[in-house]
Order: sequence, then structure tokens, then C-alpha cells
Amino acid sequence: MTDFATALDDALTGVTELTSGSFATDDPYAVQREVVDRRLARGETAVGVKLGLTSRAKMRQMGVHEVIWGRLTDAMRIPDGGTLDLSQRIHAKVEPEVAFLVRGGEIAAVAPALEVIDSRWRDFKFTLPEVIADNTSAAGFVVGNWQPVPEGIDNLGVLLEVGGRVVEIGSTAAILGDPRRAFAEAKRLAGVLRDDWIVLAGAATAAVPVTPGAVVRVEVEKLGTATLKAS
Ligand code: OOG
Repeated sequence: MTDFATALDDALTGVTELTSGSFATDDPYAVQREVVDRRLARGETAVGVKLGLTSRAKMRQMGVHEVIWGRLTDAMRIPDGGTLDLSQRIHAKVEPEVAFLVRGGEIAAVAPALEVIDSRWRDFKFTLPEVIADNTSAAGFVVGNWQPVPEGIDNLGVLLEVGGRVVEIGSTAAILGDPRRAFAEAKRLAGVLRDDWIVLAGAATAAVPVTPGAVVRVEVEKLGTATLKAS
């Protein structure tokens, strides 16, 4: 176990922050693997992968031209309508997304989804290797109802609501021009996508901070909704 992975795992379990610049690595995905392997060793199960920086706005913000990916475990899953425990997160934000269900390495179904991101880096300030090592800020997710991929999946309207107010408006087109491209990227990057795994395609809008008591809802045209309540 590298010191870097230990520090990230301690920050995760202790709900404490790290400061950008305190560790270096030339293989951030190896550090990420160590961090997630620790979670698996504690009894969590791998349930899929997530893509990050799939929107041009986020890539521009980070000054990068590549997507990043992280690993999902069962402990990150929040049932639709369930509770996000903010006492176990540092400074959580939510993003409206779509999720794909994997069968035979292909897309079997799609669902509206919320991703919870929570950087272990102070103020969400990190370099690209730092966010990759930190499992691309993965901290939770909610998946709505699975359904067949509808016509026009490359341009469905997306609303993010907090407390019944619309706070972000976007389109699935913001996800690499077509969220199916994010699935293809996930397959290429992760190497293998297992049956029943979930692929989170990446944010369709900017991420929004959540505070205790907030009810967060994503609505994707043709797909429906997914909801969480922050406590
Ligand atoms: C990195 C993760 C971003 C997305 O969908 O772009 C992400 C971060 O901004 O903390 O998951």
C-alpha cells in the first residue's frame, strides 16, 4: 500500500480533507485501484464504473481533453428516494446523469440517475492525477427505473431540482455529445464491464452543493426521475 493510497483511504473513512500537492504519483489509476481494493477488502462489492469530465464545460474547467473514470461499489448506492448521510461526506455535491445497465458487455437498459461527488481534496481543488487517485470523487449514486434506450437518447432534456426549485438545466448531449459514447469509453477504459454492472455516464450539468434537509431530484425527458434526501 502506497502512502498516497493510505492517506486517501484515511481521508475517506475519517471524513477529513487532504491538501493538493501533498502526494505525487505517475500512475494515479494504480493508486485508485489500491484505494478501492481497500474498500473491497472491507466487504464492499464492485458494482460498476463512472465516467467523469465527460462534459466540455468540465474539461475546459480542468484544462484537459480526456475523460476520467472511477469505480462504483455497493456501499455507494442510495435507493431511489433514499437518504444521503452528509455526516459521512466532506462537502458533497450532486450531478444529474444517466446510468446504463450492462449485459454481455453492451447497453441493456438506461435510467435517470444522480451522482454524489465528494472530493477528498480541500475545496475540490486538485490536479488531474489527484482526482483520478481519489476515485474521481465518487461518493454515491441513485438510479431510477431501468427502461429500454429511447429514441433521441443523444439529446434529452435534463433538470436538476433542489427543494422543488430547478437549479440546473441541461441535455444528455452535454455527455460527450451522446451518453452512449460514455458507455463506449467506460468499456475501453475499464477493460471489462460485467453483467449487471452500472455505468454512470457523467454529469449533464455543473455539480451543485447539497446541505442537510435538501431533497434533490433529477428529471430526464422520456426517462423519468431519481431522488435523494440529504440528512
Ligand atoms: C471530478 C468528478 C466529476 C463528472 O461527472 O464530471 C464527475 C470532480 O469534479 O470532482 O464525476
